[in-house]
Amino acid sequence: MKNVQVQTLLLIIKNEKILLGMKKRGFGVGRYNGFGGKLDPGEAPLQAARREMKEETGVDVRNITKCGVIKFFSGIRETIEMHVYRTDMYEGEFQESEEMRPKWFRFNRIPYSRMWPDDQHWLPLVITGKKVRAHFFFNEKDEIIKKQVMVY
Ligand code: 6OG
Repeated sequence: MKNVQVQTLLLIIKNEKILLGMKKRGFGVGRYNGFGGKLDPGEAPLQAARREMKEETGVDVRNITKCGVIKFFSGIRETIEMHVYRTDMYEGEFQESEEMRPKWFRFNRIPYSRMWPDDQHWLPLVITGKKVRAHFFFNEKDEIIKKQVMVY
C-alpha cells in the first residue's frame, strides 16, 4: 500500500463569502483552493492549518472548526488525507504571498471550473455547515473515476 500524506485545508467563510487563493506554484498551480499544506514534523493538523494560513495570507485565525476529512487516491501520487477546517475569525490584512493570491467569492460565484474537480462535490456541504467524510479516486489525468461522500 502507498504511504498516506496528511495535509490541511482551511477555509475562511464569512458574510456569505469564501476566501480562496489562486495557487501560484507547486501542486495545484493555477487552481483556486483554500489554504493549507503538509504538516511539519511533530505538528498536529490544526496547528499546521493555522501556520499555513499565516504563511500564505498573512492573517492569524482563531476559532477554527473541523469540517471533515477527505482522502484522495491517485494512480500516480501518494494518497492524501486532507483535514478540512473553517473559521470566520481572523486578524490582520490579507496579503498576496509567493504561493497564493487571495480573493473573496460570493457563494453563488465560486469558481468551481477553476478548482480541483472534487470541490464541487463537498464544498457546498461544508458551506452549509455540514461535516463531510469523502473519498475521491483520480486517474492519471486528474479526473475523478469514483467518489464516496458522506455527511455526518
Ligand atoms: P502543498 O502540497 O502545496 O499543499 N489539496 C487538495 N485540495 C483539493 N480541493 N483537492 C485535492 O485533490 C487536493 N490535493 C491537495 C491540500 C497542497 C494543498 O492542496 C490541498 C493543501 O492545502 C487532489 O503544500
